[in-house]
Amino acid sequence: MSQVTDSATITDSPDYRDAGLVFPPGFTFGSATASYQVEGAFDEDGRGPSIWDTFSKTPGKVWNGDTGDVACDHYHRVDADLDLMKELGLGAYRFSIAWPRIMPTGTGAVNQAGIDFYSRLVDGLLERGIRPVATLYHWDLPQALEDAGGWPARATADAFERYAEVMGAAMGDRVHTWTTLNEPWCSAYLGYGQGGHAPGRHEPAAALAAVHHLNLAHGRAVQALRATSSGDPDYSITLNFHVLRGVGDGAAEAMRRIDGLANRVFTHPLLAGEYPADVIADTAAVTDWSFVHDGDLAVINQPIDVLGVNYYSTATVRLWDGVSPKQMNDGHKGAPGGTAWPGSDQVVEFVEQPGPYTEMGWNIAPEGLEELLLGLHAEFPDQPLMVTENGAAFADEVAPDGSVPDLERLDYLRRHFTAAHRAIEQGVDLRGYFVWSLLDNFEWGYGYAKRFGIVRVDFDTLERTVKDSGLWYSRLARTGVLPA
Ligand code: GCO
Repeated sequence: MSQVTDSATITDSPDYRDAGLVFPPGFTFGSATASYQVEGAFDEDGRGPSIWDTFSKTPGKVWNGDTGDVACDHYHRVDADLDLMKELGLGAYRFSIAWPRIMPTGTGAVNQAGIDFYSRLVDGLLERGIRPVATLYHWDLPQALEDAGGWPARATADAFERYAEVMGAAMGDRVHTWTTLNEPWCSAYLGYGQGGHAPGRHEPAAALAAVHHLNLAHGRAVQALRATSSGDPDYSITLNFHVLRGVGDGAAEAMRRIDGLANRVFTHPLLAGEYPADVIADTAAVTDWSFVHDGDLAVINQPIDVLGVNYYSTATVRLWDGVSPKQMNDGHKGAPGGTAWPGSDQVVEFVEQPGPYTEMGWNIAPEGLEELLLGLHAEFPDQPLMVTENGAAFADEVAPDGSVPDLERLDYLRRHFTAAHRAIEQGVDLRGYFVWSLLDNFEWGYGYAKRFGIVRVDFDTLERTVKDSGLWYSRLARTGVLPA
């Protein structure tokens, strides 16, 4: 894929701190959250348990034993949070729907109270002139579906299709953009391969079956949403791309493998209707891919209006002879060694990258975003793109006057918006940009230790305070001009 660049070709690091750049008219400035990360109210109004409830309550899985039981209490504070979005001047809000609020066991009876909550949220957004961008799945799988096999089981894609039908009928008259899945890479590989995310399984073959059933679930859901949405929504999926650098003798091979498993195993079926032959060959010792049935690829390959792109940092890989002790633990979000599959003498290792870093330890590399957008545009020239997540965790401090001068986050955002602007100037059809995240929230395995918000949440009082980055972003969202 074209965003794979040999590190030898990267010779300079341009300054990405422009100000005064003007974004195209109609460019969408939004912010994003996800249900389990912000809502709380984990057992209210008929919500069933999800795999993240189970996982976060399993000792040792999440930092400090944190859970999403209360989170930002957004479920109860939704009106105030909507007012906050309006105050910030957001043009769009990307949120996710908790499947277990809608169907507590993933299949069967629909819980009207769950639909009512999201319906009120959508109405509240529209009343304030904010576009609703709704994701159907941001990782909170109903526990009952996991008990029946989870994403490695084809029946989960069947259940997802039914859930999409229900949501299309309930909100397809008002939602501006439907996103089927958020980062299926994380669901499949972190959930079923590396085990750092719920449900915490370590089964490489199951991870690849999950990849396929997530792709299938996307295709089925787009069909179901189209059939049931009475408005004219856009359709999309959000992927987290690996922007790769390689080191050492096997750099090109290491990048090819990870590009295949992390990027092309999603983009090719979704946008070109095929699984990459090299990925099937690379994983032959693990699976024969017999879970791909006749007709599946045509279902997966649905036209979409925008491709959602999540980007935080680059990843550097190298080929390693034998089994590296680090192979199962390193990489973006604790990614698995990628090709650490049985049957290969050489595995890919994710190596430490040059800084500066965010509080997650992720390297700050705005040029990677520009390169990613250009690469996707070159490979899929007719596909409009949207940055659906970009942002940074830093250990913010509250100043004596109560303000939150988070200058590092502000600088990170300025550089990445500059990178996006450069991509637009080079012809990329980029429609919008969502900052992750509106609120400090439950950062998965890191619990509440990592703050990504442009709005601070005091997790004792649940009070919200707009950070300096939020004030800066508000100026950008209102004017379309990158502030200094
Ligand atoms: C993801 C998710 C978000 C994360 C964010 C920071 O990309 O993992 O979409 O839920 O919180 O990316 O890690």
